[in-house]
Amino acid sequence: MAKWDIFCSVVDNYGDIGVTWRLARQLAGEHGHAVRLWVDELAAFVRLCPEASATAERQQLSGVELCRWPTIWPAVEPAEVVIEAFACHLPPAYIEAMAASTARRLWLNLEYLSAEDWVAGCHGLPSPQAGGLRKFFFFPGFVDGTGGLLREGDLLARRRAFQADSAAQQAFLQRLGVTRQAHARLISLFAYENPGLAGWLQALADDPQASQLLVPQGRILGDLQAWLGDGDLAPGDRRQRGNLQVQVLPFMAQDDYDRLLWCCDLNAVRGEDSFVRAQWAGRPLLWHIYRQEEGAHWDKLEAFLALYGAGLSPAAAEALGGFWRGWNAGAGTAEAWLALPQVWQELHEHAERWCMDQAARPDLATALEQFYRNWL
Ligand code: TRH
Repeated sequence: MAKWDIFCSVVDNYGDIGVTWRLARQLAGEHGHAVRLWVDELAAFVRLCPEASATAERQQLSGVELCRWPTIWPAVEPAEVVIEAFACHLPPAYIEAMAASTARRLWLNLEYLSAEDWVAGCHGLPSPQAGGLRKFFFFPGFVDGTGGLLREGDLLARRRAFQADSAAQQAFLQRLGVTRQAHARLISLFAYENPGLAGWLQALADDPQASQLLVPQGRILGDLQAWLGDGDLAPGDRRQRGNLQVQVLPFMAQDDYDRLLWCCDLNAVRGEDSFVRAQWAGRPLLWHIYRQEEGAHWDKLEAFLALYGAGLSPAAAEALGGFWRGWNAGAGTAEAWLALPQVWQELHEHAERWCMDQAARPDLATALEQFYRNWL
């Protein structure tokens, strides 16, 4: 058992806190470490974990000591393993304490997820820091030589049991106020603002197969309202357009969001954490990637499509790629959607296969643990 400090600065959105919270829980629960998670914005955290307090300086949750990252840093004994998530800046006094300590401290920067080729070459590299310290770059990833993906030990067993239990799914959806329509494809939608939404929704409304779209509250609601020609939509509101039923859901606790992904036939996800969770759901997904300066996100998108599409027939890879590119360009989504039904069965089977292939690799928390042991 070692002491770990994880630092998370909430830049915007929920990905940073979503990832660090999962990691902290897993390091504590599965690896038996004493984990402190330092978060500078508890309000964002409470949305993922509603039982948490938004004001407590320190609280114990799921075996993790959740600490508010205060502006005036208190004297704190550094942990044995220190993770700064996504290049956030550790408090200078904390770094000084690490440098002054006689004991060695492993300092890691947990990076963003990318399927790009260069990642394996940079994973685990050290970078010299002031005070004689070294910081190591730790990259999650999809291939050998990277740090893997976050995946709890029992995740896939829980997911499969839930997907095999239609009563449990029905009870869960009912709790969200959702009644599943017979024969309709169930789709979840979590995305940034996207001008391509209207085209896709129109294609769904005109589709011979019925669709039921579940939309947790968030940034896409404005585009949804514009397409519906409707005013302020609130959780629980339902609208029918052609063969498409749309329902707004509340933003839910992180574990419930997982269950929602497990229930759906297609999950539109975004960023990093929901993107990975949709892969563990074993169902086809649509990724809205986080936009970066100078279009750097397109390389990331293409790199993932190349990996994911490698196991698909050319027709299915092209249909999926076309839809993802249209969605991220915010244009051409209606035409791109029309190519999908022909390859749907293949995409469905591939999603489970991809999930299994990824699950055969060490998960990120285990890879971190291993990295620490090798460093000792
Ligand atoms: O919120 P995001 O857009 O976060 C992004 C990305 O992580 C991106 O890489 C990063 O650079 C940027 O923030 C700053 O998307 P992401 O990563 O999917 O995180 C969303 C989290 O919210 C995830 O943990 C799932 C959770 N969630 C819920 O708990 N309940 C919900 O109802 C929904 C829709 C999401």
